[in-house]
Amino acid sequence: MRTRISTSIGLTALAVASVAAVTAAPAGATTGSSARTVTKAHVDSLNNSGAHGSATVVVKNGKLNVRARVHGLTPNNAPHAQHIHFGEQARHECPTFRDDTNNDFRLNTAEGLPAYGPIRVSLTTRGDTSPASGLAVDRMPVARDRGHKHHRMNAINYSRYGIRTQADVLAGIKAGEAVYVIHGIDYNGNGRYDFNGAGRSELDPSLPAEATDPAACGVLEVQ
Ligand SMILES: [Cu+2]
Repeated sequence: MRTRISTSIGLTALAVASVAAVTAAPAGATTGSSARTVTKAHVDSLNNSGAHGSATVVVKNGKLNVRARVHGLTPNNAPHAQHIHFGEQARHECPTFRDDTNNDFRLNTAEGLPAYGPIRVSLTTRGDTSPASGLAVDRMPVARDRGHKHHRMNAINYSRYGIRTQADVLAGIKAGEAVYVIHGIDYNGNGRYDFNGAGRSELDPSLPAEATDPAACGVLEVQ
């Protein structure tokens, strides 16, 4: 419901009114009057990738501050596309084997859509963060080998602040309904993404499915 505010009240009143509206939105989702929401995800393996870690998304002043640490990913500086997924109609969950609708014993990104919804924020290292950059693998973080050769800890350590997104995505994150997903899995263990591992990606046939299949996932729960 939108109330008409007379021009004599001025811009300050409008600003206060909009802050009040944001703060009042989901119960318990904001702390104090700063309209700041902290969400965290335990990131667990998908497709038996062995990857795991954590992600933190803070909504502050209508923008996102994102940090993610994920270990056990495909190494050798392989790019790992990562996103915040959200869909009004989604289950707001990570997919399970039941979502493998074509029964090929792997979950591709499309099969996960009923669980986590479409890509809404592309967690790139620079430049655009819209869904259009979802497969911009040249701007996605790469897994670096941080261990030694007998104990490999191929990790991504990501942080980016001030990411803009759309109002429904902000609302979804504040409601604890958004999902962090990181992609890229070397099924055949040859140290790189290739078409022999699992064929072409259902999202972009010029990319191997290994580059786009989800490797780990976590629901961003409000703290
Ligand atoms: Cu994704």
